[in-house]
Amino acid sequence: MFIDEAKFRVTAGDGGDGCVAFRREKYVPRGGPSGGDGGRGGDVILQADQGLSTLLDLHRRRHIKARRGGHGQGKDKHGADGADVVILVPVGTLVYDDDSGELLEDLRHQGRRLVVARGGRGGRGNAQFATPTRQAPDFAEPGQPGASRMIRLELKLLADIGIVGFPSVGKSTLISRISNARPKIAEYPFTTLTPNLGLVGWRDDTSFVVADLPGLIEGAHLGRGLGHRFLRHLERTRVLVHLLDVPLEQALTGRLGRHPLRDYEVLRGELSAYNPRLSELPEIVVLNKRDLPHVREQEAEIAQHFLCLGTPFVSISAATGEHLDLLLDLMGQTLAALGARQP
Ligand SMILES: Nc1nc2c(ncn2[C@@H]2O[C@H](COP(=O)(O)OP(=O)(O)OP(=O)(O)O)[C@@H](O)[C@H]2O)c(=O)[nH]1
Ligand SMILES: [Mg+2]
Repeated sequence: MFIDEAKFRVTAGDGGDGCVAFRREKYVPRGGPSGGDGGRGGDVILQADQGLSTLLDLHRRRHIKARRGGHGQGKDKHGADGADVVILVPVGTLVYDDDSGELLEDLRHQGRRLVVARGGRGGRGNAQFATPTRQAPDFAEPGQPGASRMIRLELKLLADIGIVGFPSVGKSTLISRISNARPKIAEYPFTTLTPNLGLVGWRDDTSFVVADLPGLIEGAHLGRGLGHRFLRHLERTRVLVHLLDVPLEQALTGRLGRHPLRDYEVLRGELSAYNPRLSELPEIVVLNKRDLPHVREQEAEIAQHFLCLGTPFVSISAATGEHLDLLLDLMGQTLAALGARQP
């Protein structure tokens, strides 16, 4: 299951208390102070990990705690430091302080770490308080409490290209043909319930990440259909692929229920209503299912329309693989023209 939100409390370990002790040695009637320091409490740390693609593991967690530091002991023995707790999260996870709403960090790089709750310092033992005039201090410091707060995680996928389109136009079929993703494919609408990511290899030495999103429908930005919850994953894509098909019913009756050109305008409207920036992204329009005669019939007219708009267009069949090489080149070139992603 794909989960892109989580909220839980993190509490670091308390520092261990300093110790009050005195040396006891043979023939030494009054030994000096020998209480050791307490150990540091463990931190709670988030770490971005490429191997994860969902916050599912954290979804049900309510409270994550690190261990406290050990107390100091006699004979100047320090308490052990509490172990840190390292929580792995997918690359692209935004970390918020849930009380203030403040964005603490955008964990968008593999391996990047963020301490979300710092462990308390250990208290000093009485040995540390000895001075020339106070040779036998009978007190020590308590450990400091570990930090604690509510954090909220929000995953925004870091895909280079987002595939958008109405239900059943063949988005999942397409990603399964060009990438390592193996999503479910079926003829009924809303087969894809959560985003799929796939890695695409292009020209031997280049690769990019493509996201297949659940189908969008008119009113998506208002919450209709499923797509709405996932539109935020488009916010960090750099290129959009609008996938179109020609519904058979439309081809047979000529009725203007769904028509590829209308679908295209409706989707653009939905995306820009959700976030105007999405309508400014470079886009590639793709007509799918050209293996079907009724699609081929309208292909020229549709191609002409996008040619006039100056929008890159290609007609493919995800099912047979026809023209996928053209599409891959368009994708790769469009990304290459944008240069490297900002760090
Ligand atoms: N003839 C033909 N059928 C296709 C082609 N691509 C996809 N299909 C079929 O179209 C149907 C929908 O394909 P999906 O890939 O599941 O479509 P989707 O856009 O991911 O659909 P949702 O996840 O529901 O939004 C399936 O029955 C596919 O086999 C194609 O190029 N030609
Ligand atoms: Mg799908």
